[in-house]
Amino acid sequence: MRQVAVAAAGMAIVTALAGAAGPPAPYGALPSAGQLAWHELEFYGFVHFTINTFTDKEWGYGDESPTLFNPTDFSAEQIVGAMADAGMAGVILTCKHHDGFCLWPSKFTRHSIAASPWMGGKGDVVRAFADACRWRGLRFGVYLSPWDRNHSEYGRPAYVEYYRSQLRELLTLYGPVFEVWFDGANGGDGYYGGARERRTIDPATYYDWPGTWQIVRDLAPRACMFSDVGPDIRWVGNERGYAGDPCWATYTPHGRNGQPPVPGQVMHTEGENGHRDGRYWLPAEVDVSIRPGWFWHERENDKVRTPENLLQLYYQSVGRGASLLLNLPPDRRGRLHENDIASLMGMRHILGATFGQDLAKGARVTASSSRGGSEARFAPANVVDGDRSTYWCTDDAATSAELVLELVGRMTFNVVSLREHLPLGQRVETWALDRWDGTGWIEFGAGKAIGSRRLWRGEPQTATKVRLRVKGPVCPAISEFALHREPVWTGGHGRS
Ligand code: FUL
Ligand code: CA
Repeated sequence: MRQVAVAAAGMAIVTALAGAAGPPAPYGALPSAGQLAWHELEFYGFVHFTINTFTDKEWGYGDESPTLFNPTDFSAEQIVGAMADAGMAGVILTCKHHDGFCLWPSKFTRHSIAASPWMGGKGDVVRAFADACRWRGLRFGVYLSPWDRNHSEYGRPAYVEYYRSQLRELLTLYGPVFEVWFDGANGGDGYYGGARERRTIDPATYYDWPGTWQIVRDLAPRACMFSDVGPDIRWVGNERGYAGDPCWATYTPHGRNGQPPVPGQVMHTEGENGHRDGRYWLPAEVDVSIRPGWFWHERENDKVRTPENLLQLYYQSVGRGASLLLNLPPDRRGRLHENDIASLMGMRHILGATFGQDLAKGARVTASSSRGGSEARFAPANVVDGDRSTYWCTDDAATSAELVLELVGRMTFNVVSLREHLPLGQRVETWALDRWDGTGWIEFGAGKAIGSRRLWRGEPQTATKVRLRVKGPVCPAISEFALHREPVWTGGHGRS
């Protein structure tokens, strides 16, 4: 034992002399490769479109005739194009909502687009979206409602087989997909092949979720799966457009009333904050609609969120380390309404003007300490290189540390962007920001948790030097520290 200790001490001396410190040990639950790739997307679109668009409903009962589906001027290019122009990285489409109508000609049912008058029954909305996404360089994702109010076997084992066949069909015909969205809404009254009754299921056992998830792992190994409990991405727990503050990427789902945690049966309000030191890396996705409803309704054309409101959603989702899944529902033409596009472009205009320029660029960066002394791969300058794979890090013992940006001149900013190096886990517990006023440091912002991204947004600050102070149970690993200035909104673009 003694010999081993002496040898280890000797190694440490050699390592220190050579300046070859390794990275720190990772902390807590860690992201998978798929989750790391997903973290880079941050902002993507949701498309709720189906028979409900034509019946003016939010939840179809399941007895709607497929002949009702008949968009007059459908254009996936217009919809996906607007989302791409808005800076979204992907699109998730409701291939089948609770009413059971399929937007692709599924060979497992006649309740689909093939029985509609649209394009003489030869159309395929899922194909059109998948193609438009590829054409615009966006990822494509699928929503396939587990609850099906049309299917006669819903509630019995045969329906689960049907559901799985459809999942396989979508993943093989329209992949690759980046995300599969499993809704937690489940069971209740419906048409069910004419039975018109109430069917309840046991959410813990009915779908055999592990078995269903395995289908996705086998057919779409790079896709992330969303549900109330993951396994890759968690529901944030509300549909109002915000993540909690702080919003930890780590989470331990808890079931309701002592039941196991499964989709539709979790203490979902815990999703807003997640849990510091939660058992799993299960980052939050904030799903919210640009209108009051998820589907298009004529009466909501003047209830579209404003660009300023969308911006607020962005800061309270992406800015807290979650992703923003913003729903834009096509109208009966099969296009996004002008008001939705105007708001979206207004938001885009402000985001582009804000994040298009980093005022920390070219700054000289110093730190209270740096791992291994002067090692380039852990150097303070790594936080201003625009590369999230490089980071500044301290020695293990330095769990409280500071970074100072000496800016290339006097700068005015009102947004600060911070990121942690996620492969090493979520390390920082608290952070604070100060500006140098010529004689001393003035704190202008502070909070808990950084994670994938943390945006501070507030009153304009003017300074030549800005400081970040961080504390945690382990040494920090920070990959970005950027400063931005939001333009003053004049209402010149989009709806005001
Ligand atoms: C909910 C559904 O019931 C809504 O209709 C919508 O699809 C939303 C995104 O998820 O659970
Ligand atoms: Ca970096």
